[in-house]
Amino acid sequence: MQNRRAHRWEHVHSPDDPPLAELAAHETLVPVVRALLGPKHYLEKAGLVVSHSGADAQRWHMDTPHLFACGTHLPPHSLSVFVPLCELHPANGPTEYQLATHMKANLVLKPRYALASCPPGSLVMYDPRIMHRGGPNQSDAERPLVYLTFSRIWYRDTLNP
Ligand SMILES: O=C(O)CCC(=O)C(=O)O
Repeated sequence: MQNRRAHRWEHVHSPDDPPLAELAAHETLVPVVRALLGPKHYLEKAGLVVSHSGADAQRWHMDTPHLFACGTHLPPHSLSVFVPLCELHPANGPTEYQLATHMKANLVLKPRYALASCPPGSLVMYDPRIMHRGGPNQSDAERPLVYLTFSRIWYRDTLNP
């Protein structure tokens, strides 16, 4: 387990663990991952993020950085997927996104925010370069999310566990 500040824990699993590997092969997910990352990709990381009652909002962050210091917008090298195991509603701190900030040019614009409020079992997919954060959990219950990170076959994330 990796501590993500007070009351927020990441449970790191092997991507080969059967329930997670099965989820990654779900018929809804497979064509989307293929369309975004091409045929040569793999499930790089899998696990859970559990935000417990009282967790503060995370700091805004990207999961992985832009690969090159160039002005050109490059296609995604990875894709992050969250599957909430409970309803995400404003009181338990759904993940919050700054729309379109996966493109460097948009980082200087006035942010537009979106909250991933959704029912359990939803698929929330995002480019890991987008600015996002887990919201504060002001409810009495824990808020577990399964995460899956798919990457192009040549990419390794060496910054995260
Ligand atoms: O808890 C969340 O909603 C987001 C978690 C996250 O972005 C992270 O742990 O890097």
